[in-house]
Amino acid sequence: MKKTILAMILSVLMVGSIFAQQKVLTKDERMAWWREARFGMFIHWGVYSLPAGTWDGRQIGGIGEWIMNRAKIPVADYQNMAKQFNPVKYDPDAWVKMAKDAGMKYIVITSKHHDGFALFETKASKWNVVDATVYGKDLLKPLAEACKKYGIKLGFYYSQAQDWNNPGGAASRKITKEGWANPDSVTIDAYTKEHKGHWDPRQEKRTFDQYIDEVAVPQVRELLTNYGDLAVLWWDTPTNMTVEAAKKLQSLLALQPAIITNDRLKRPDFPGDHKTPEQRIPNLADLDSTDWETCMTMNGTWGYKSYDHNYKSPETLIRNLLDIASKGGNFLLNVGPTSEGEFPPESVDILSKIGQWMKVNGEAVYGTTSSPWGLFSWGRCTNKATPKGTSLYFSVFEWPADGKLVIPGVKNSVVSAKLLATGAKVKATLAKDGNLTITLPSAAPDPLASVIRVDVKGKVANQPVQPAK
Ligand code: H79
Repeated sequence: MKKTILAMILSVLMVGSIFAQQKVLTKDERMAWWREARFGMFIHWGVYSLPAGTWDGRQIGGIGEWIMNRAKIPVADYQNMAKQFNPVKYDPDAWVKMAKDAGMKYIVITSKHHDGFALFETKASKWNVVDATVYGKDLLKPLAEACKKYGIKLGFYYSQAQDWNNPGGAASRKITKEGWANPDSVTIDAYTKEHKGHWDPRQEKRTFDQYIDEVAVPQVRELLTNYGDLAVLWWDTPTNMTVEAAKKLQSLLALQPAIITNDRLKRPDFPGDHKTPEQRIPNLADLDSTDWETCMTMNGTWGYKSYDHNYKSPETLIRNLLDIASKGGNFLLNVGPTSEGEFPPESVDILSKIGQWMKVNGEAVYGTTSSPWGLFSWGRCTNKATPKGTSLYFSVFEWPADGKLVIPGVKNSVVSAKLLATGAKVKATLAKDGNLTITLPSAAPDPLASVIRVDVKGKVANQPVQPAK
């Protein structure tokens, strides 16, 4: 009896001291920087950047980081290839600086993708950059240091369930033959169906539960312990996940009290902090109050493919960012570095063009909330509370031929209106019917997107009528 009371007192004291050390943060407190940031960089890097989309002389279809699965590469062959991984040109300082100069506020990098290869030093598996490649050094440590130096938040992507090299890891069961390297695909199809997506007996030398306990849990613990403050843990593809496994991984997040996680740990019971539309921007009608982040590639692949030059234009990407911000979401834009450790030249160019635009117009993105008007046919709107009222940012994609932009339903008196690109004032007249008419110069000052900032008094209420598209 005495012992029990003593134990109770002790545990109360211990819990008390934990709380005294770290205040438990509310979701709004954890999400504050993320909601302000709006724009981040995704980095997909791993040994798949070495084959870069080609295996056995054949170009493998689909996204580059899936090459092992798509080409059904045996574990031994893939790991043998990986020995050559030697990113001698890796310059994490330059990477982080490019993200920062592009106006991005956070970076999420693949610490381990579906091929199971860890870009970090780990005791849980030899299948990592230190033990399995000639390079032999942790890739995440210097990146964490560079992020700290430049004030960029760092997040880790971790494929918790799919792992095609560490035995017991899951493999997507989805069968698509398009782009398969092996012409004998009928046999592979039958085999993978029978073996729950696996194509090599070495993948089945452990159970999924053993894989979770022996690889995923210890590695996530390492990631949450060894790299300083971590801003985001980005789970992916919950193939085969159980509630039990998800709970084990989820509980580790207590190691980083301010961390933000996505909705991909296990569906539907682990919603995380935000949704993750992939390669698409949601329609306004499909959104609720849940935070969300669109992740998207610049070309057609996440992991580097030497022959994918199908890049989106800076114009498209800037307009995507504005579309997303006008709907209240974040944009996580991907770069797939080469096996030598360099960003592809097209990505470097796109980032610098976005950066030039953001330098002038970034205030239309950071810390803004969604448009009170929904979408306009000619562009997008974001807005931000100021000490005295509201700044409305109208980003014009289709410059009006008659030089007039009409915004309906305005109830606030206008303080000032100007073009961010030139700093020139523009005339903004509010009529009795609530139509705000902005008179513009004949040509768009910025072909990518011209932003007009209109400062008004008071708060701007959401408009009942959503004008267009
Ligand atoms: O990391 C990136 C992708 O590799 C990962 N999520 C983003 C952020 C991802 N995993 N699965 N998926 C996306 C969707 C699954 C697509 C599939 Fe397929 C269709 C798997 C098999 C058929 C695409 C096409 C991959 C291989 C063929």
